[in-house]
Amino acid sequence: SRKPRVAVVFGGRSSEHGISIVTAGAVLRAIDREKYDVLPIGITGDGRWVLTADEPDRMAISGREVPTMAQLAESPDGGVVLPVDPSNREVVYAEPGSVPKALGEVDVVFPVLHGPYGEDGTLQGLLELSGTPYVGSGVLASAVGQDKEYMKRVFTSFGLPVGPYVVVRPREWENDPAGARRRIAEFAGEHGWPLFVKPARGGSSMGITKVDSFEGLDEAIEEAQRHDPKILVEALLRGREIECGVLEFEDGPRASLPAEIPPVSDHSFYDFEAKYIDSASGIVPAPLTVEETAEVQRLAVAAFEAAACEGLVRADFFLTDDGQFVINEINTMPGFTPISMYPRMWQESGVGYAELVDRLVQAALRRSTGLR
Ligand code: G1L
Repeated sequence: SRKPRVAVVFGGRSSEHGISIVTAGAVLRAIDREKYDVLPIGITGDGRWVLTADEPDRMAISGREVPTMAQLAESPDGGVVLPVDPSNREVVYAEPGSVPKALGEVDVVFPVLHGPYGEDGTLQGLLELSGTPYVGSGVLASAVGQDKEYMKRVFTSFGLPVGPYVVVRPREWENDPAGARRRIAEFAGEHGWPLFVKPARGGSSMGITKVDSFEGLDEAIEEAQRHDPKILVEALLRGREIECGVLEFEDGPRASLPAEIPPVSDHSFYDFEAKYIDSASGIVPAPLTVEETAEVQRLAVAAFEAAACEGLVRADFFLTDDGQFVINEINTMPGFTPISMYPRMWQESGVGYAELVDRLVQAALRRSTGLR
């Protein structure tokens, strides 16, 4: 029988287009060509889906510039988008918003996309509609993982410890800003300053402001609202930052050894670069006791189950000064280059990058054959 055909879909309309290309290059390099036929499919900045050259070495060269999608879409001999197979000149090529017709010929999609239309459940919905199996979480878990309010509500309802927070919805800020300010002042009275004001949705740290007093509040809220009309206010959690990877095996999800992210001197929260590229500072495995390790692994698997994740998730925690783990967030599409935290945690747990990619594809194929 023929090999399963895996489409690696990357790029897209996001600020993280370049990281997506580099990550897709790593996945394309690692995927077993004896076992799978591979189609690299790029999404251009303006939303067109194009079959690109299958040349991972041009996509992830450290120290050199990441190529543009237009460059990748050009075949080596010049100018045209590559055909699906050499005997068929038809290409995967669609206008924005239309379902790429070649998805009908794909056995599984490996999405390597960030942000709106990538990891928030919309791409997953498109793939559900086209009947195409895909790697990673489905519509619900992807959407929950993208909304910090619902993430906390889901975790709380499953008995997982979350940090204190306040939500301000756009209508409230419009109709009763004084009421919102009062609620936040009460929250600060209880938990102290500083507070962190964040957009509720969107994975990156863009739009997040640390606020030291009531005076800075309005400006921080307005800044966060430039990214998402719904905002979240969180207290500062003192403690260590611990991450744990969860991966779906044949018999269910298992947790990796955890990692510790050392505190950064000045900016106390991760910026975009740190989150996806600079993982060198993470300590794997985290220097925890056997009991602490077991506890964070238990909570990470519980978070995977609570949010109904599939395939994989990275769960991020604080270990507070009184020894309690508090879940900060989950990431259904964590940084995924070979030097990113999630692959590093699994490497240290005995699962190398190529095996990781293979297990994710296998988990997606198992779901497509009915067993859930
Ligand atoms: F498909 C997986 F395995 F679920 C998957 C896909 C993509 C895991 C992690 C990622 N990560 C990314 O795509 C990104 C964080 C590099 C965004 Cl561009």
